[in-house]
Order: sequence, then structure tokens, then C-alpha cells
Amino acid sequence: MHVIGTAGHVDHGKSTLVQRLTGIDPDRFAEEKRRGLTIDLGFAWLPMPSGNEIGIIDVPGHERFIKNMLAGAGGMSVCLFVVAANEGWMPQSTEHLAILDVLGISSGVVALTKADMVDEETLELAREEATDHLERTSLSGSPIVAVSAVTGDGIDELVAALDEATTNAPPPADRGRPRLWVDRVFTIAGAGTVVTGTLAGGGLEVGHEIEISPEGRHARVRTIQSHKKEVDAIGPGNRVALNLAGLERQGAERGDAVVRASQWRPTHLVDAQVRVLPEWAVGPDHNLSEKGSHLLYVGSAETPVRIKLFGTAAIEAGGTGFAQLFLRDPLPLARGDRFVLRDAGRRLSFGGGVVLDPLARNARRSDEAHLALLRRLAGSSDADALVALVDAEGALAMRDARLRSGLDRPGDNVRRLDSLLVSDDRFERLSSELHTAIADHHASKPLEQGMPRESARAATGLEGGSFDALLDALADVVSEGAVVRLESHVVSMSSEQRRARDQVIAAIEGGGFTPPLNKDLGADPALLRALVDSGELVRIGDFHLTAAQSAEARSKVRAQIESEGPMTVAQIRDLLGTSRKYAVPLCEWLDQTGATLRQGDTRILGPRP
Ligand SMILES: Nc1nc2c(ncn2[C@@H]2O[C@H](COP(=O)(O)OP(=O)(O)OP(=O)(O)O)[C@@H](O)[C@H]2O)c(=O)[nH]1
Ligand SMILES: [Mg+2]
Repeated sequence: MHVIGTAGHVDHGKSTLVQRLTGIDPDRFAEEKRRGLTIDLGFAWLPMPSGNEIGIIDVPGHERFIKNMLAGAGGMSVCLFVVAANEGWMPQSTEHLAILDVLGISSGVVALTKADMVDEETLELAREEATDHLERTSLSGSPIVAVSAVTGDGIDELVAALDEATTNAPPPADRGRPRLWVDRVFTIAGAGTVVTGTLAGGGLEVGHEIEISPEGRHARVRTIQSHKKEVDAIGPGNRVALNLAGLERQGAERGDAVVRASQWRPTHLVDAQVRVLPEWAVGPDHNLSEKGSHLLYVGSAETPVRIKLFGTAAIEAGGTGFAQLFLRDPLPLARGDRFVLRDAGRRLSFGGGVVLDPLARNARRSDEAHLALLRRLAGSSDADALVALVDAEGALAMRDARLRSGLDRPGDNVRRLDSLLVSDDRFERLSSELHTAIADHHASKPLEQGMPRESARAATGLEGGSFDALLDALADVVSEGAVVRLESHVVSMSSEQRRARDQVIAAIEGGGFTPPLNKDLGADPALLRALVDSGELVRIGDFHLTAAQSAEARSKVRAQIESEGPMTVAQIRDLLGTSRKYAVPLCEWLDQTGATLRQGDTRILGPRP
């Protein structure tokens, strides 16, 4: 569904028309009624012939209340543009039309009001004038209907045109990431704080935990109303009133947004494509430079903004360019958000634009790579934008990727290492860094099976999960227990080392079950480690046995226990023909490796042969 918003010059009959259409007076304040002038936003709703019930926002036309108009425009997706037939096109008609154009609102109907006050010819003139103005904007070709709120002439036709416009407008997107820009906050005696706004981007349900952004206050949705009817859940494109449990009246104000906890991150700095409206809207010599004081409007929010232009010193009327926007007040923004820019000094809505990256990094004006990124982000799909961001950053946490691209999950066109998205370049770099680190390790420690896994991970700088994913992705790196090695790596020995090995093994074999202790063996500790790693030797206490000797010890002891029952250390010592000095560590090793099990002072059969 959609929310219709009015627009048009002061006194042209917007509020009267809304009342005629809906039976609801959108002017809520006594002062408005007294002055016959809309000051703040008004709200109503209209059941359409098609069966849809459409929310309506009524905006003030007076230039002094343009801020309120902008807050209303941020919540509408279809417009009811009002031009009084007797007065014709006026300055505020132009400014409002310019704002709708900047916001990209392309569905709407023009009502030529007060048709009862003019003759056919004047009506035709007003119609032609409106057609000409609309032609230059996103609302080009919108139907124009002459109406009178006094006589009711044309009202049915207007409703039919609005019904068609709302039915044909592209349905509001549901990305599972709701955001409700707050336009009103009030309290109901005994029931607490209520905030209202237009819901977009996703749905909300009673019971949802929400956050008031940017302040970060938490609350819970107690009840939901739309058009004064209570509902359990509501989708995007609707006017919504939320009764929030746990929120004070002062806890929210217009310009805040209600979002699901942790789905949004308020930002101070966004990358954007910016445009300055053409001459018809801003006059002949308006251009945008970094001088001057500017205000940014998005949703129902307003903030002072500093603009840094890229690739140009100024944008002329009718031109576009790239910029970084430094928001004084942080806002929860998304890629694709449309905003309006106003010149605070000249009091002119001179342009606006679209957010390309809501969580930008401060870049220098001279940063060509950044300008290239902005060009890539402009007009690309969310999926392509994500690739561009990943390329630019090298690596992007999934969470940030979601916030910056708006995508729920990355497509196949971007490489993922667990919770990290990496560019092809970064992937190549990571894999070559890892290869180099492991190869260096192999070169300096040729007798070792591989590099300790933790050192290899540290060399890449990746988190555990991402490092595991990198290993999985590399066919020529093998992960074995606590070490990683190149698939091609074999422990290689020089002829000298081979001779040393043969001597060590001969000395150990020659000693039977009383081999030389390590300190008496005189062997290179690295060689001993390598022989243990390769399985040729088994380390037992402060001596080694060969693989064959250790197997013999196991099978002898187990066979004896099987036939004669539990054995003491002394019995094992005698069976193996060794001394107590060797028997004690041997028994401990037999226990540790599961050949035996200690039971009091004896050993029984363990689980492993
Ligand atoms: N004769 C006639 N008078 C109308 C019609 N529509 C509105 N008016 C009168 O025009 C005056 C202004 O109407 P509003 O509806 O307050 O105008 P508005 O556009 O809402 O004004 P702002 O909200 O202040 O911008 C009122 O006195 C209305 O009675 C109409 O169709 N015919
Ligand atoms: Mg009004």
C-alpha cells in the first residue's frame, strides 16, 4: 500500500479537499482552524473503490512551514498535488514540485481545486500551466482533475484517479528492515507514549523490541494502530501509530526513527550523488559549492550538513555530482535513501540526492579511487554496489555489508570467508601471504611437518572462522591437527641428517628397553622432534623408543595382562627386562595411550591395543 501526501501553494485548498475526500479535518490545532491555515502535518485516510484503505498526509503550503512540509514529504510515495484554478501556478507550487522531484516521487494526481470559482477558459489555462510545470519532473504526465470541494464536482473522478495511481505505483519494498520516521509523539492517559509515522522497508508486530534511532533507546511495541484500528502486525506503506512500552514522552521526537534493535546504525558521514535543481526551480545563478550553510532533510528528519564535493568545485543549476555529506546529527540511513537539500541562507530547496553508501569513510577530495567508487555505486544494483564496496575496502564484515548495501545476503558474485566478504584481490593477497609464510617455515624448519596453525593464522591477520574458510578454499594447503603445511611439503633430510638419524635409531634399538636417555643421546632436538612427528620414534618421559619397540612393549604387556591378570610396575619392569627408572615412565605412557588402565597399584587392560 501507499501513503498519499498533499502538496501545493498556501491556501490552494489542500486541507479542504482532504476533508471533503475523507470526512476527516486534517487541521488538528485550534490555531490552524482560527487562522484557516495549516501549520503542521495533518493525517487522514480514505477507503478506495478498489478496496484499499490509503493513508493521507496533509502538508502546509505556507513557506514558513516548509520544514513541516518536508517532514511530510519524507513519508509519502504518491502525491495529491493541489493547484487552485483561480490563482493558478504559484511560487510554493514550484518549490513543492521541486521537492517531490528530488525525492523521486513519480506517482500522483493533480487536483485543480476551486473549479467552482472560475470559467472554462481559466480552468484550461491552469490545466495547461500545470501540465507544463509537471513535464520537467518525475511527475510528468500525471492526470489532472478539476474539482470543487464546495460543490463536490470532480471528486469521484479524483478518487478514481488516486485509486489508479496507488494501485499502479510499485509496491513498497519489504526488505525485512523496517524504519518508521517519527512525525508525531503524544501520550494517552494511562496508556503511555505513542509515536506515529509512515512505515517503510519492512513490517512491525506487537511485541517487537524496537530502538529509537539515533539515540538508541529501547522499547517494546505494545499496540499497533493504523487508521485508528488496532492490528497485530503491519506492513510497509502504511500510516502507523505505535504505543511503545518503556518509552517516556520525551524519549522520541519528530525526526527520530523507530527501527528493530541492531538492524540500523546511525551515521554521520554518507557518500551521495547530489543534484542541483534546474533553473525553473532555483533561478539562473544558483550553484552548489562547499560554502554556505546547508540543511539536509530525509524522512521526517532535518540536520545541518557540510558538503564536500568530488571531482568539481561547484555544481551548476541542473547539474549532478558526487559528494560526501557530513551530518551534524547522526541518522539511520540506507543506500538509496532520497534526501532534500536546502540553502539555509537563501531559504531555498535547491536540490538533493540519493545516498550511495550510508557508512562512508572520510576521503580526500583528490582521492581519485574514491571518486571512481562513487561512480560505480551510482546507478548500480545493490548486488553490484556490494561488489564495488568489497573491492574498495578489500574486506567487509557481513554485518557492515548488509548495512551499506542494503542486501540481506551477498550474491554469488562476491567471495565470502565465513563472516567476512573479501575482494578477489584481497583473496589473492591472503592466499599468497599464507603460502609465503608456510613456505618460509618449511625452509627454515625442514624437519618439521608444518607450521603451527596459530602462527599461520596470525600471519594472515584473519579471525579464526575466516582463516578456516581460507584454508578450505586453498587446495594446496593441508591442515593437519595443530599444523598447516603445503601439500607439496615432505620432511627432507640432508645426507648428514640421514646419517645422524640412523645413528640415533641404532643407539635406541641397541639399548632395548633401557635406551640412552635424551641427555646421553647427543642428538639434535630438531631431529628428534622430526622423527617423533614422522612416527619413527615415540617420546616416553626423557627417553625415546622406536615405533617397533613401543609396539612390542604394548603387545607384550597386554598379552601378559590378558593371560595372567593385572600387573604391578615391578612385574612390567621384569617382563620388559628393564629398570624401575624406565618402567615408571613406560607405564605412564601405556596408560596415556590407552594400552593399560591404572587401577590402584596395578595395570589392567586399556581400551586401545
Ligand atoms: N470555492 C471554493 N473554495 C475552496 C475550495 N477549496 C478550498 N476552498 C477555500 O480555500 C481556502 C483555503 O483552503 P485550505 O484547504 O485551508 O487551503 P490549504 O491549501 O490547505 O492551505 P494551507 O494548508 O495553509 O497551505 C478556504 O477558505 C477554503 O474554504 C473549493 O473547491 N471551492
Ligand atoms: Mg491546509
